Amino acid sequence: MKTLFVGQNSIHLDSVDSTNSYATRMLRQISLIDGTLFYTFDQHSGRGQRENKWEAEPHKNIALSVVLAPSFLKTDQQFLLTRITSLALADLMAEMVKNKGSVSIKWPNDIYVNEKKICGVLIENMIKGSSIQYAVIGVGINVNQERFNAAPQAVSLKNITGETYDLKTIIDSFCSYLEAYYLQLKAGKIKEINEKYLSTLYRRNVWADYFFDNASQKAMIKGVTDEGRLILELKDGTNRMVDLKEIQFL
Ligand code: BT5
Repeated sequence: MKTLFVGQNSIHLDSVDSTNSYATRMLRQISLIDGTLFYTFDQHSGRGQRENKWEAEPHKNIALSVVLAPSFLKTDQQFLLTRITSLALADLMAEMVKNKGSVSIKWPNDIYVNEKKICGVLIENMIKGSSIQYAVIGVGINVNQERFNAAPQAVSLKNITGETYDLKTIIDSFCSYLEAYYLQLKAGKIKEINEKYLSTLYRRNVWADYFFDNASQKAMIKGVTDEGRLILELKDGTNRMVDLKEIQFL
């Protein structure tokens, strides 16, 4: 592991319900150092947003959670953690798929290769006063799995490149990318992070179909607010901001 702290304290779980749940249970009992990594290749009850499930065939994929202690961030800056995690994953996927696919971040934090989802992110924060005491950065990466039953939108690295990968090596690379962005964040390079996130955004500046306000309509993604709301331009020239539960990508 070529990092300073992300993943230096590393806990491999043979099998677990959810690495995020496990990390959260640990945090209720003990304090953990910044960058502690929990990972498994056999997660049987992976969680997504709200009630969504994360599907992963045992020993083919990565499920991990990195515990960060970003007490320098205020609660209204939570979305910066989403930005850096997505960017770390997008860089990692771009390095791996090379010219075999185009990598982008589907707002807020799905990683896409072309039109399909290769990584999912679930970040759960613990708040103390007005700061973020701990953030559990949960990441699922589709690696060697070839068929996805419950998730028709899914794709794996193997689907794209035809290669079979060593899972631990990919985890080490992810930790390096995440650490680099986390250090950038700590150094206050927020403008750079926001610009990079924007330039990596899926469907940015193109007219596409969405479902919101009870109707299918064309809109164009223009950006994302500091709080993480999506900014859409509508056909009448006005802008509209939406939360995740208010919109569907068609
Ligand atoms: C996510 O939720 O994409 C967050 C997934 C986070 C998983 C990691 S694994 C380690 C850590 N521990 C956990 O328990 N969770 C985190 P969401 O945006 O709600 O998307 C979930 C939806 O993606 C599902 O409802 C399916 O439609 C689809 N899906 C499920 N499994 C998938 C997969 N392997 N690849 C692509 N899409 C999938």
